[in-house]
Amino acid sequence: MQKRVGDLAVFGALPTFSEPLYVGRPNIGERARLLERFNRILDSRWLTNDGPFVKGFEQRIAELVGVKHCVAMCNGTVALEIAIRALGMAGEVIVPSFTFIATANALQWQGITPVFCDIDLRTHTLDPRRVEQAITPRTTGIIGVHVWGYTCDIEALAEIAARHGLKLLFDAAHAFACSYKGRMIGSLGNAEVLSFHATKFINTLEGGAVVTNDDELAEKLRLMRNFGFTGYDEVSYIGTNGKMNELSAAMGLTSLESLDEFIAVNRRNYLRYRAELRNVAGAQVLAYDETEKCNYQYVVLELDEAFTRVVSRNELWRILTAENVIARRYFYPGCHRMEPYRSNLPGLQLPETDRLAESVLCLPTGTAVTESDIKIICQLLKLIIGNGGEARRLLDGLGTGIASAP
Ligand code: T4K
Repeated sequence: MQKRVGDLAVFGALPTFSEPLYVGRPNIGERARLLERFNRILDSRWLTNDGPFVKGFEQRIAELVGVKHCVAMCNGTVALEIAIRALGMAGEVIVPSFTFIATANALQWQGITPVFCDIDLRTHTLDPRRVEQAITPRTTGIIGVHVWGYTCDIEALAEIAARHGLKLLFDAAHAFACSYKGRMIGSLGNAEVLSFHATKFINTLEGGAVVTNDDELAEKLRLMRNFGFTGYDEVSYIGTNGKMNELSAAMGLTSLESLDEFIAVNRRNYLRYRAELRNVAGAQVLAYDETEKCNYQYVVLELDEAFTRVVSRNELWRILTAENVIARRYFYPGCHRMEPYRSNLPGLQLPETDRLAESVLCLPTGTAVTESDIKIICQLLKLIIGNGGEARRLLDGLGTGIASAP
């Protein structure tokens, strides 16, 4: 373990970790049960198209979330696209720019304009006051994103949506198994979208779902997911193919059996990071509300401006990457700074989004990261953050362009 800034890998030493440590290393669950399920599926030769494993997975998710309907999909992005279409969104829809690009693309993909709205830095989610200001006669809906499992200001958004006759959809890709004022995420707004991508703490390899209490909407979602078929030779909607397959559902069911264990590991990691970094001036690990249910799947380090004025977040990210600590800059640089939005919206100013996108780093966690890994990662962080001035001097000496690197 490096004792001096000059000994860091970015300056030529060997990396602290011989193997990379990732943010999104998939949780596997009970391998024997998974393989047993895979074998049953192969033996049955029923591989997809609303099979028994998908039905079982949907039922389990609906129970856990406390909703009437779960419609499983092939991934979270397609689930967003189908939910947007089934809700009849059109024209303009208000979304945060501080989100994964899928949220915005799911709109643009179907010719709907995402209207990027700034966030509230306290919640990292849509600022309701600004949402209200962004409404125009073309607005048909709002998509709130529960970033990191931090929930949107649900009441304020619901009130605005109701007053303006807008649809309200939540992108809850980060927030499965989290609660808001005691209610499980998934049961809010007109519908919510979940992701079970490999990097999510519960995964179906690739997968997603729309959850809702609205019977009519659920019926539409099911039709749209399956090309619009209402009978063997009868199509009544423009549908697509959004179906989840049986192997994915088997992975999901197996994952769900370890849900408590995965959350316990995530929480243990989060608390270890919090404890190790609690006295570090210049950075803090974002706190989760312990009175709510939380999946703790993201450990988010927020850097103070006093530190980033000396060593930028991007430089810190480069330094950690050189040590094989593969932290992620979610959601840098913000959707509005990616194509086609950057070119379409040249003058758009989202100062809070920019500030957040340049000050946070997601740290490695999940079942593939041990407490001793975290201790070492935190020692590295303390070394760098505690010696920012010296790091700056050495970085300047490198002359590799690290300071301006993306
Ligand atoms: N809305 C929001 C708010 C979302 O965050 C997402 C997805 C969506 C919607 C869309 O849902 P999906 O259509 O994806 O179901 C990852 C995930 O691909 C993406 O699902 C996720 N959000 C996003 C936050 O993170 P990348 O570009 O960071 O993926 P990647 O390949 O760099 O993986 C992250 C880390 O995980 C890597 O450093 C390596 C590790 N990894 C990854 C995979 C796939 C593994 O160790 N094993 C693996 O199999 O997007």
